[in-house]
Amino acid sequence: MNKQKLKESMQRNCQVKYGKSIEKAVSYQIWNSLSLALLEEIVENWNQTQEIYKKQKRAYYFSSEYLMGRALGNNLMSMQVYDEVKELLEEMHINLNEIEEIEEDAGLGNGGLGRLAACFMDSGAVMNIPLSGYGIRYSNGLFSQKIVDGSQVECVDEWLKYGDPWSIRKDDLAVEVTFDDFTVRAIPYDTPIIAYGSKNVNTLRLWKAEFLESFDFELFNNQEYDEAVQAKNRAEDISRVLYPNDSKEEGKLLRLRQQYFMVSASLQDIIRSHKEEHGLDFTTFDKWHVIQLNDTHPVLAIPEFIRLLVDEEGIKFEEALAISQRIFAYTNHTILQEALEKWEMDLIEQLFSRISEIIIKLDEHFEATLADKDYEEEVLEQFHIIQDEKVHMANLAIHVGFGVNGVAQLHTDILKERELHQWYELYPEKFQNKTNGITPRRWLRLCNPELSALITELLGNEDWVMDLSKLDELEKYVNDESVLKRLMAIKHTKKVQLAEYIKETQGIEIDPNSLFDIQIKRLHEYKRQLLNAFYILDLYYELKENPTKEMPSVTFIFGAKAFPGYERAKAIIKFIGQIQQLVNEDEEVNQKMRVVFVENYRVSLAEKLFPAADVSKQISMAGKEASGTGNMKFMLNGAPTFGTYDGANVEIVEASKEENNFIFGLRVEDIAQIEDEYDPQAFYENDKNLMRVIDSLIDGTFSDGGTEEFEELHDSLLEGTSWHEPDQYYLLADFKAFKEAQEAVLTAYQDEMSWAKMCLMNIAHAGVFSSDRTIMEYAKDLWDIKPIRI
Ligand code: 26V
Repeated sequence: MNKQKLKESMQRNCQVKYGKSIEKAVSYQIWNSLSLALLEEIVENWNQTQEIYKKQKRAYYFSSEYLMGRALGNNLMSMQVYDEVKELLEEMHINLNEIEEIEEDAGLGNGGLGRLAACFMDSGAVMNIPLSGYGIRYSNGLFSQKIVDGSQVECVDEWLKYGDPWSIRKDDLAVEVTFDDFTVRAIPYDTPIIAYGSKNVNTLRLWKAEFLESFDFELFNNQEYDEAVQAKNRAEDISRVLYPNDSKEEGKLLRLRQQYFMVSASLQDIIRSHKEEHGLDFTTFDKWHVIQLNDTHPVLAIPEFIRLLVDEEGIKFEEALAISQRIFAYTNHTILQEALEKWEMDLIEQLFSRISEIIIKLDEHFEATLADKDYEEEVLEQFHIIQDEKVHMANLAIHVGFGVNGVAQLHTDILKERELHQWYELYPEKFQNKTNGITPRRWLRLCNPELSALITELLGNEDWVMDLSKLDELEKYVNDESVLKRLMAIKHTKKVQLAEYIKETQGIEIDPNSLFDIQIKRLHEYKRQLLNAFYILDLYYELKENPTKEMPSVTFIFGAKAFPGYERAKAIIKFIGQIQQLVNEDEEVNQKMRVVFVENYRVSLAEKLFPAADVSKQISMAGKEASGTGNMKFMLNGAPTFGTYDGANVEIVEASKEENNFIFGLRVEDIAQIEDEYDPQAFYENDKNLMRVIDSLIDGTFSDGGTEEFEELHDSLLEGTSWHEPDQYYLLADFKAFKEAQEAVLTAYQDEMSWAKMCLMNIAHAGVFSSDRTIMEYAKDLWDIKPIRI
């Protein structure tokens, strides 16, 4: 990289964008100018990559979510110019770290599913796979979280407030998306996905919705200003926010509009380029294109594709369906029933009646194909796309798609044996497993440069960044004390950095010499943050009774956002807040334990948390967490897993061995055994300690501000409600085993060298959890695509 050239480009960009020189610019202006200068560097490679990709089959990832996080640091790393640019900025008296920190996260996703999409984008580029992402460019991503008096308060996310220097708006590629009541313009914004280690640059293309004209001029002329902007707003609403609350009819309609908007625009785009490159021959469409549906959110792509082919290209329905059956594959990301999308037929009819016609035709078609199978009436009913006037999106995807995959071995097994068993019997050849992965670039090389440097030194080169299986070779250092000591010193450094950050941002002091036990993920009952909270409270009581208990001092860290309408999840946040206050303010115990709920958990904060963890908490009820990917990020940064046999934990423990982790609790098959006669009350009555912590919800120990939220939590465990049995996620059944496993952690942590060995063994066996491996499996087993390099 030519430093002088980059500097000039920064200057130029700053002058034309802000009318001032870099020397006079403030942080966000420097961030923009630098980002634009870097974009300038890669634009030619980007265009070249896209040209080369046209020579062969391409894959398109259709996803309603991309949780990208920050771009600048990541791109500097991918371009392998981080240190050089840092130096250059220093010469200019600019601190790169400060510039990185002002960047807002692109938080266009809710959690695991969206972050997986982001990791896949990175791996697609690095593995030189012609993979493009398609999605929506929400003006506001996932809400930002404030904790006010212990409660979650949601604030709008303004990720675009300083601009979006990494995306290029392409008005020339805009398309129109037509609903039955109005038409909008979809404008693509392209963001480069820069490969580490090669010149390839892939594309993430996100659509923004705009009104066809800027406003209704006639209305405006007649001085009906409000009406004039109304139509404009209605159009722009479509890409305004991620996942709008859909508990009301209006919200549902908007969400459905978003889904259709995204798939229609993307398919029009793909069909246009197909016609440019291959003319009107659609019979070979599947030779050139394959579409991965990220969960059910983009499944309307199937009827929309058929509509585009039949209505716009004059192809017969049967032919269009046959092509669809060769280009769509579907990934399932959860077995939770409440998360499986079903859309009321009348909503679909209201918004796009032609799509509803096609869905009905598809339903009839598949019913006919099953005619000779002699299914019982009830079994046959389950295969219908339309049931009780609702469209079952997963059924549509499974009938039509050529592939159906789960995201970890256990998850795929459960799909095959239970949740989708009848589908597996009908279409066994469609089912596959693709265990998730994470990008080692962001989740090690970028977020933990200290550990990266040690690994590079030990392995003699940086090849591991592109081939994470190289980490295997670290196992030979498992008895090397000096390496183990350095590993622990790095962990300590990362803990100091995190402690400083928490002090700065939340004013809470934590001790980097204590054990950092971290649970960070979306808040959901099945993930059982409440079980962790119960344990912590129990430990507090134990310390009150026995202040000389032999144990290392521990800091319990939580980070989680609760869905705004999910009252119980919000109550759990409040409960953790109350425990935090009780523990941290108690001089008798706060040298031995502390609790911190970090505010606004998001990608950029995750980058600070994973490297600083001593223990990775993965305690979902067995069978409920499809995979988890945070578990992999902890492992890669050298934290043993404290967890249940669930999701990818199973494979993590298989890779790094059970003795290097802390596995506890009921397994899937145990739960299957007891579920019919499970009696949480019995566990409650037979364990005084458990009783005490559960009672704390209702005996006045804590205050929920008079909302009765804590009582509701209490009852959810012991009484059940109209919609579920008591303790549906088996917290009480697992409490004792949890406590025993945690005792084992406290003991093990006191022997520094044997602890360090566990950390090293985890790092050394994390290679298989690279999303490079995952993406190559998709490319080979599902997409039939080989890498191609510029
Ligand atoms: C969505 C919803 C929406 C309605 C209320 C309840 C609920 C519960 C869960 C979900 C999850 C939707 C899909 C999802 O994000 N799945 C996550 O995908 C990750 C990537 O494959 C995986 O690692 C996580 O285990 C899985 O939860």
